[in-house]
Amino acid sequence: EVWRAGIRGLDKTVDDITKSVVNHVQTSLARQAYNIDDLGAYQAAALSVRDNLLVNWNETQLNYTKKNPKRAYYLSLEFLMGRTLDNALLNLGLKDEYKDGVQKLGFSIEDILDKERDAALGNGGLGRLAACYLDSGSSTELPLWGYGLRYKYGIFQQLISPEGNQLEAPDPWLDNQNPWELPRLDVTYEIRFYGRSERSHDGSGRAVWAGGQEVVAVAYDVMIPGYGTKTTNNLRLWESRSKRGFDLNSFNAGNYEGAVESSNSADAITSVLYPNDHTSFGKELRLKQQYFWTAASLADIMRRFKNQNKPLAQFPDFVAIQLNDTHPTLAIPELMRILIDEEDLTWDQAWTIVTNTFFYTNHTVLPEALEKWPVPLLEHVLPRHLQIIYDINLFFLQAVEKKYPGDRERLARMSLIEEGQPKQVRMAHLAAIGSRKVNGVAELHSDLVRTTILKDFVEFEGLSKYSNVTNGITPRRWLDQCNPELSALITKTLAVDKNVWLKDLKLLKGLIPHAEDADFRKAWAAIKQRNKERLAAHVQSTLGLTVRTDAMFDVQIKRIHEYKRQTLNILGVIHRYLTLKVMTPEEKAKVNPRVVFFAGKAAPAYYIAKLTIRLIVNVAKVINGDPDTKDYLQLYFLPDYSVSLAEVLIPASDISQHISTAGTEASGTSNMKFCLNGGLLLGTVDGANIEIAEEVGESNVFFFGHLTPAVEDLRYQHLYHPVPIEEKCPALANVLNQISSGLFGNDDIYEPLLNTIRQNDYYLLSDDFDSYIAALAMVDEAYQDKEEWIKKSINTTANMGKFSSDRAILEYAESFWNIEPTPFK
Ligand code: 26Q
Repeated sequence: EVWRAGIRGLDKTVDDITKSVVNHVQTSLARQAYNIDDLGAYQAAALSVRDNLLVNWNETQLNYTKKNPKRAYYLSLEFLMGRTLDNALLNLGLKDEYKDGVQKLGFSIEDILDKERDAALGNGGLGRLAACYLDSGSSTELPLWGYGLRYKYGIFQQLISPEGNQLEAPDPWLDNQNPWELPRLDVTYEIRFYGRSERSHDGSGRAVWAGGQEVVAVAYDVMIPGYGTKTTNNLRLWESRSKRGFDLNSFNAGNYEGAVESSNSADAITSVLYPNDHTSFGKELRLKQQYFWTAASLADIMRRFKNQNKPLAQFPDFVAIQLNDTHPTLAIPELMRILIDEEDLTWDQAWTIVTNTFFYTNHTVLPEALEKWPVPLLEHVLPRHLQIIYDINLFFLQAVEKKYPGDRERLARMSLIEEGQPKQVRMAHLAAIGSRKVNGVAELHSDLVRTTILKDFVEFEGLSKYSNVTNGITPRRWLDQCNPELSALITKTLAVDKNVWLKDLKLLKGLIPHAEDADFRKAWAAIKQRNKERLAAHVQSTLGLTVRTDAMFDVQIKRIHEYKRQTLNILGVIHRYLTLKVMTPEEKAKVNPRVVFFAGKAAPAYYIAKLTIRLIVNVAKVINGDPDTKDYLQLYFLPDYSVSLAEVLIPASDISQHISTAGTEASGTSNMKFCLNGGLLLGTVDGANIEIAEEVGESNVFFFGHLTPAVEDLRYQHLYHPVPIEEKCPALANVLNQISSGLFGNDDIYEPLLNTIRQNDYYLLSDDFDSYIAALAMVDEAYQDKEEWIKKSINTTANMGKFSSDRAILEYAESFWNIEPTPFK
């Protein structure tokens, strides 16, 4: 209890809390305490918690100002935060007090927490990783800030039509006022677009960029409390606003029309999160988002640095900037522009600073996901930056040519510019050469980065720059908050305070001996069961569907994508259904009932992914309505997947599926969340699955499928020596034919999806189907032995310590950023 007193902003008692909540009802919400509803109670409670956070936030910033440590900045276009209230209460150590406080006022804390809307400013893994890293940065007391965009609309809401089509609706998450942000109307920067860049003729390399459009960036600050610490870091999100009357002066006559066009208007820039992951289209508005955000963030970082009155050469001694994928890569030419055009440094001085400041994390090797920007678009929107990119390229290729004289193919491969109609700038190459370190997000993925997309760069610059930081997850949200009963059992069993093991997750190993204790196993299994019932109740209340809870819960939740192979899963479900249909009652009696859950969004323009959803929904209708099978197999597609839905699904899972084609999933992070909650993993030998198996033991995971080195050869075979699917994989061919013959709907709508498999089968479903079905059978068999299964579950949780995002963020801090914990009393 002593640790709590030190971190509460205002050190509140239950009495203080009720007073403060009532006060906010009356003064902030201007309502009467006697007729407040759950939403009002949520808002008032949130405002009261915010008062606590503010005290710590102010002290944290003051501490940094006094001590002037080197700081790190995490630049991410996505922060998938989810809900805040429960997490803030946990981190402040005020959960019990607020529970009692609101109860005194006649409310239940669960109902209040449930009123909060998710902050869904991200697509998936990359955005949620950024959110976990901020939590860990504050929890380990690192001077780490986030910079992002304050989208007016987050990731779209997903609706499923009766026919099974995904429909998209906007996510107006700011419609109720957001108690978690602090508008900073005094922190603003003017950001230029378009115009002209004139190089000077004095040999200095400087240029003057003028004209065009100027847009104002306004800061909104989000407080990020650490768990069990006073450190409360900042996430600064930028909103775009027009300069109003003033900007007309800066427009050329020729640009005037563009200025009043709505797609070009200033507030469009931060209006909506782009909902596609893993495909990059050269959209002008997306480019403007990227520049708006990187330019505002760098101006802010530069202003903070300059307040210290240090020479610019010391910039990298005080500033480290992590680029979350290539999305913020324009920060590299932008810092060059500031240093050369505004600060009068020479090119070499500027380049030395830049290449010691930035660090680049790659999250994918899929070719369609690698960002490229058309040169004509860059020239139009950011003329000065294009000049700088060309200069970087020139000096870089001169150095390459010096090391490999006459190797023109190598120069073409390594160039920042890809030839073609139009020419394009390769952002991953720019991010790599402009950074001090480059990393992938799991061992296998980092190897693939080094041996495929950046192979030439490793050869040229040396291996030591190209490294790995395996992803992690925050155990606060992804164990204690989402699975409070399991957390309490762990605390009791380890006999250490939870604020100790939640910050030193390797202590979970202390559970290992208890796997042999029958009473402990019973308690462990009972919690899993109650989590299943909690999920079933949620499905009942939100969708009106009755889920049986005496079955194995089998879960696949992630963005819908061909490489993640939800199609393999649904074809496996159909295979199971067809098998059940021909079983005798005696055979069926031996079958373990299974409930299969899917959830995930498809990018709105991703036709094949949307068809996959449609197939799942329509298969569910048939299976759930079939009296022959419904006692043995149920199937649900849960709409509108979100962080909050994940928090209910993950603790309820017995087995989860992470079945990407080997070499395609960079890491995965939900795999870690399931295993931390005692769910077993069914997966391919891919991404972080491999490291999870290393930690928990291969006997506790179910692996199947071809390995990464085989993938290229198999694809080659598909193209040049195709074997008819009936011959290669009769079981799969049968499933496809059943779909075609109308078992799940009578028209030909699924043919384009089925043809991706029948034709070149790029993601190798036909190569992995048989071993997938065999792995599913092994899962069934293992589940028959309940005691052994529970042991596996316990041992899995016990060995997941490595995957805490505290470990990951400390690796970044120590081996890349060179920053240190900076606590205060
Ligand atoms: C790019 C250009 C234009 C518009 C959008 C994008 C874009 C947006 C989001 C491209 C990619 C993303 C998101 C990628 C992502 O979430 N990657 C995942 O990152 C996780 C964290 O490292 C990994 O665990 C996953 O394996 C990886 O797929």
